[in-house]
Amino acid sequence: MKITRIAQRLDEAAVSGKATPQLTGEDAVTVREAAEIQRLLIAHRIERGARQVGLKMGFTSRAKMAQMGVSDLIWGRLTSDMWVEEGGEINLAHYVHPRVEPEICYLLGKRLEGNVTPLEALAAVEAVAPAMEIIDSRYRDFKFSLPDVIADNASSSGFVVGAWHKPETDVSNLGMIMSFDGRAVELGTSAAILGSPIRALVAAARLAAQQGEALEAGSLILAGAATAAVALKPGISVRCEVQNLGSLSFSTTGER
Ligand code: 0L1
Ligand code: MG
Repeated sequence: MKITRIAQRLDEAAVSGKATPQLTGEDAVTVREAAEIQRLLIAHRIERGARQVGLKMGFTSRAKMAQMGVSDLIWGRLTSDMWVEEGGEINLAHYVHPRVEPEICYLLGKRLEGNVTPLEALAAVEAVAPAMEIIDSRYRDFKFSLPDVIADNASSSGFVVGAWHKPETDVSNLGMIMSFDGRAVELGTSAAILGSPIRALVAAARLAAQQGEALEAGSLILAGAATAAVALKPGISVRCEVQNLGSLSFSTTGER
């Protein structure tokens, strides 16, 4: 079956770091089919022993939505094998087109499901942290296509989380600097995430419910990028500093 075969193909590309063709011709899919492929893709990892630990939100900046010609957010699943230790190292040989973006991460203390208000979302937060997402389209010569991105787990590939802070910490408008080897490559503010990252949490509950899922207590929600993503190169140190929240880093190795 087409859906199963594509999920297998994307899983192999993610595991091997070898690019796969985009979903054209007889492999073209609808957004609905793409969501099912994403679910099956993650099921392969879970069969290998990984756990789903949360969700990532994508296209959370209005500018990026307009640029891509999309009208709603997308989401992908975070699994335990995507976690990169703070201060750790990643080998770029395992990625296809790796990029990194600065984010805010929520840890939920209570379950959230469906249409919730920002106040209800805030009340479910146990802690907030600065974070970075490593995104990596697994497609060869990737050209943007919404179903292709959704099927490919919204390009999510890894995440790094910094120190946790109290849930009442105001993260609505914090300055963020992402640097490579001490040189700033992106400057932004958390307000670029839908005006305030809590809106991404509200949206995560709404969008997950459309697929019959809830945001479980204990899960991590990456709220989306505060700046454009920047391509990673081997042999660099990547750091993200967030006003009032501190900094986090990782380094890269590998031939590309
Ligand atoms: O904003 C996001 O995290 C989604 C990124 C998907 C498109 C891409 O690979 O650039
Ligand atoms: Mg992101």
